[in-house]
Amino acid sequence: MPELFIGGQWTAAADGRVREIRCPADGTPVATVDEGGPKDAAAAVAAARLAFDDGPWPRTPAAERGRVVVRVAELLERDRDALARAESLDTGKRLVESGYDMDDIAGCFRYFGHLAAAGGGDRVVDAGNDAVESTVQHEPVGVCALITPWNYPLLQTAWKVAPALAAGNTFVLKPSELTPHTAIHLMRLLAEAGVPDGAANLVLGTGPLVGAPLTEDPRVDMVSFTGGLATGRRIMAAAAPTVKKIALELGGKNANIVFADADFDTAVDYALTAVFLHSGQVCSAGARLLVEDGLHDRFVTELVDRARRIRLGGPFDERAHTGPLISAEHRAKVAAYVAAGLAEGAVLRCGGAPPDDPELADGFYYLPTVLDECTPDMSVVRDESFGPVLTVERFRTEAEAVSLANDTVYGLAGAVWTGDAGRAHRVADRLRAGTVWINDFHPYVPQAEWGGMKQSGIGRELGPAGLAEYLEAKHVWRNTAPRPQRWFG
Ligand code: TXE
Repeated sequence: MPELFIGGQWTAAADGRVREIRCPADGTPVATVDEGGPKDAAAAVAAARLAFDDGPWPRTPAAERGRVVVRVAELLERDRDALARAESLDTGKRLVESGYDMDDIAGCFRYFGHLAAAGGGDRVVDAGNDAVESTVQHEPVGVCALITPWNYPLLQTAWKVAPALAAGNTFVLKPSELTPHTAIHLMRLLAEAGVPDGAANLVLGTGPLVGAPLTEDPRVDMVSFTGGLATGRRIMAAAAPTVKKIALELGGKNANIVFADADFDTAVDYALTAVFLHSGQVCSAGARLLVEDGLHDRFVTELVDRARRIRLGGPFDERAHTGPLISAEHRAKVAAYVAAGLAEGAVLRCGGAPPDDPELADGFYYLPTVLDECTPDMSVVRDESFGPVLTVERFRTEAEAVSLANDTVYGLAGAVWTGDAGRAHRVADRLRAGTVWINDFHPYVPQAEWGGMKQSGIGRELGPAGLAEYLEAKHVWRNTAPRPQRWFG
């Protein structure tokens, strides 16, 4: 069956192009999928435009749209295991982690379905004139281009598709060319749940051949993108000539601050999860450990000891703690950051190479790596390596910790570990990041906004603001007793 979904029809790529998907854990072929190009992108935009301008979805009552979106959540739960398996084959991540992702994804659809159905965003405005009825109502933005990456493929797709649909938009989804399978499955579920033809469209393909045409197309009203900073800048520029609304989530270089009065065992444990979860391919990864000087030696010794014991393996290896990187190119990029860090004076405490286990030789694995004695000017500290690489810096005072944490162009997330609640909140208040954890790392809920300050992005996903991104406010003023004004006599 062909894999592009345009105007309610499954179709092959106009140019007949295909791509072979291989599992990053061992290189085994997963499937060959159709790979679209500019003609497919244009056809999908036309279908989404027609569905928005003349189709039923934007005019469906919000309560009914919400019911359909909640139905998608139920279908995702029904197909949880198949979806988790597909996600693991595309990404190489452990099956159990993909299963957790699917639970979160269903929760996201359920949240936005209920939020949209609850309504309540419209409001009556007192215009100061009894003859005037003045209301602010909210309407869908229009045709949305939704462009997503490969690290949490369906999760990041859900954060866009669920609110976009709940708000009454139509969309063209372009997932990462490396991880298309759960997006294909989602399209089937959307149709089954009752999303009308043309409201949800899928074009597989690369950034240059599909993503770029979508961001440039004047018929597209909004682009929501999650991915790298460089691509985000390009998308912002490409959207400028047609002044599209944009929402960007561009990753982070997140600080994990540990004070000497933190609970030692828990802070070490979470410092590992913060950076090595999904082998560091997480936008909110705690890749910069800032540790109080007096605690540094003991903390790093214990951390390195535990990092050395992390077991790597494929999606179905139940003994594995984490999996491979997404591609050979990505692993080479991570290795280059480590090499640069060492050349700039960082001290390698563990890792710094692919594993030598012959069983892992066909996958894109990289050992959990700790670089000690790092300084803020190093590229491995400044840039998002997006791999299992932890840099360690020391601080002496609270002010220095805050200053080091904020010394980045990014502002997605951060954490502070301390037994002093006053200090925890002082630091949390001063961190310029969209999410701050106190004595925790990584949890999120669909009810709370997610997104970045500074160059981590524009706008928010999840929470009420995540729905508001996909809505336009319209002020409707009705004069119930119009009389001539005689302004011009
Ligand atoms: O991402 P890209 P890449 C970061 C991470 C990683 C780096 C590069 O640091 O090392 O980005 O990864 C599509 N117009 N993150 O190259 O290019 C592309 O096809 C429109 C952080 O894989 O950003 C894919 O669908 N679209 C991150 C999506 O953009 C374009 C998650 C993301 O790919 C395009 C992933 C173009 N010109 C990587 N070029 C996070 N925020 O979580 C590419 N794309």
